[in-house]
Amino acid sequence: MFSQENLNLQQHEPSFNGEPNRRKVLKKGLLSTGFLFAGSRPAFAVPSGNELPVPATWDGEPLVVDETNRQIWPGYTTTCLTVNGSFPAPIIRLNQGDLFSAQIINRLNSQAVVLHWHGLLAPSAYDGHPRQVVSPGQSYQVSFPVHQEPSTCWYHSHSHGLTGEHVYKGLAGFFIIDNPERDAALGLPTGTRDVPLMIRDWKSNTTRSLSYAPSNFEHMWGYLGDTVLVNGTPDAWMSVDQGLWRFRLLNGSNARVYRLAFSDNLPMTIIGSDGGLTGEKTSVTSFDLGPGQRAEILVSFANLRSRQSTFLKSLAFTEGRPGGGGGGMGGGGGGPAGPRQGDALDIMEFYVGTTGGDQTDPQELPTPPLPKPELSRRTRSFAMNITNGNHTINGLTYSLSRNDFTAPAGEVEIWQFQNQNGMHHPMHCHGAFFVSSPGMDQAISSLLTMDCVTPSWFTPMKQSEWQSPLETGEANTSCTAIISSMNTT
Ligand SMILES: [Cu+2]
Repeated sequence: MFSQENLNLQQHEPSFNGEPNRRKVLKKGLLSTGFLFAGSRPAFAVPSGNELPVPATWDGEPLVVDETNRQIWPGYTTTCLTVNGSFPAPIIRLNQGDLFSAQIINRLNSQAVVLHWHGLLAPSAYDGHPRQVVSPGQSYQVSFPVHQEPSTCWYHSHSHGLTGEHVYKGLAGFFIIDNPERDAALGLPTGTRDVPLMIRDWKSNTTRSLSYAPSNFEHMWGYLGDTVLVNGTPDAWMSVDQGLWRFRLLNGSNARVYRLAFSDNLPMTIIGSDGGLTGEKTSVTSFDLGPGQRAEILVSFANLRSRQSTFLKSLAFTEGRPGGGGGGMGGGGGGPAGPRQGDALDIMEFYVGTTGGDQTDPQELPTPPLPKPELSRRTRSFAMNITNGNHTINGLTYSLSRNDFTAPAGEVEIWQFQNQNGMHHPMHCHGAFFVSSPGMDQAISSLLTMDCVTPSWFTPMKQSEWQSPLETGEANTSCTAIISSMNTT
């Protein structure tokens, strides 16, 4: 039930290995133009870089896992791990209540694989546990109804010991649960105004390979890249009008946490988290997204003029682990060169190619079904630490053959997480959703439905109250999650 996925961090200088970074060049242009035309933003005839693709939508055919050569960087061939040839994997998009039924075929040369539906309430037989991998040449079938809240989930390889490598090389895609009637009634942007953005970093190299070769340090602290791919594309841009847009953000990185913000502090309205709509519309100018986490935001480009651009970026922050950030390696030992966790990175460009556009604000959002802490039947504690060079929970490393506890289906529990080594640990539980709380006396209405919890620093997302342990430098943080497991069988 409990899945500890490989996530984490390491450090380095923000040198962008090799070729000049387009963003840096652009920024210089922005600065000089801004100087000449103080107070107005520069206009570009055409953005440089690569137009954002949206991966194909799955149409029910078998999901074939294979190794495929793709052109990710113009002029280069890159070997990827793909589903149906797509990098990243195709978007699986179903309506709430649909039956999800798919055949998965492993055509890899030598590695076993299984696909895990991350965020879905799947019966354990179809959940994609590492125990369920199939060898090259084999296939398996999954079939289960999707009854949960409409939400932005994802799917990825879950082969034990290979998940990090497989996801880095491309075995990951969106799994979106829709309810078109509900979204239309709420007035949420739909269709082409509802844009999935998978954000992941890449460790640059001259051959443009997706080589995954973590050092011992990176095995512990995560595999950080130095540039960002959005929907599998470097230097991505998309053309927008001045209307209201809905973006479904997924952090598909191995370890990198993004502090998302638009240039010029363009406001973002958070409407959804991992488990679906949050019930509140929260306006922020930045928020954090950890590996595996999703968020749905609304953004209006009304304040930009035709042919102006704004950039989605990750702002710099100081990570909270001992000696973290600021160049100090502390207890972590020497890490490889490259941008550290918390270094600023550019993500993508939004270019106003069309004026006008629908600005209609959505209705009040429905309150999501949240587990009530007063119904809790028991409390469990989880202490995360490093023991004898391994990541541990309550002193134990993961084992395929051990069951640590059994939680009765349908009951509410309180789970207390204690982060004893200070590195980031987004927590995610299969078959259940967390509501995280900085304190049990916190008003329930301000809690968010999530399946990922990082000790205290993701919630509450209300910026006015937001205190990030990333900023405090505390090594020992804790958070409480209220959890209600689902009967998925
Ligand atoms: Cu999972």
